[in-house]
Amino acid sequence: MPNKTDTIAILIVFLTSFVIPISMVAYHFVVEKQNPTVYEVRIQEDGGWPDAAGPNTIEAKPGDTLKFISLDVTHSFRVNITLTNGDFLIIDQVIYPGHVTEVHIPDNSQPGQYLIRCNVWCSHAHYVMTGILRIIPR
Ligand SMILES: [Cu+2]
Repeated sequence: MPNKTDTIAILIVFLTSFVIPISMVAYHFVVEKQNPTVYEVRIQEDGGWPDAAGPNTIEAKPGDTLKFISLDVTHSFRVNITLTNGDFLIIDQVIYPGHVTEVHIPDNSQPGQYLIRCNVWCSHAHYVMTGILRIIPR
């Protein structure tokens, strides 16, 4: 009959061998597969914001997580969102070259069209680096 130490050792082996790896794979398929797209951002003359849902337009639903990566210099994703309770929320997330940045769209976002700005000086065309975030109802 196994003693207490054996039971703990067996439990640790079981957790590290099966439960944790299976949880990580399940997390990947359930959570990350919901929105696998990584939007590529460039300075304005090379394309600016992605044309995912029209010119310089990105579409999202409340609760979505958007992923961005810069292909050149540091940018930021800045947008003012209206919430369903009437409040405003400023999202300003820096997007670094070669690094995936996640932006969470709140569950209580009001559907509509919002102006995306870049809030980091990225090129001489920084001031026209605008796009549209279209939030559609879930
Ligand atoms: Cu900029």
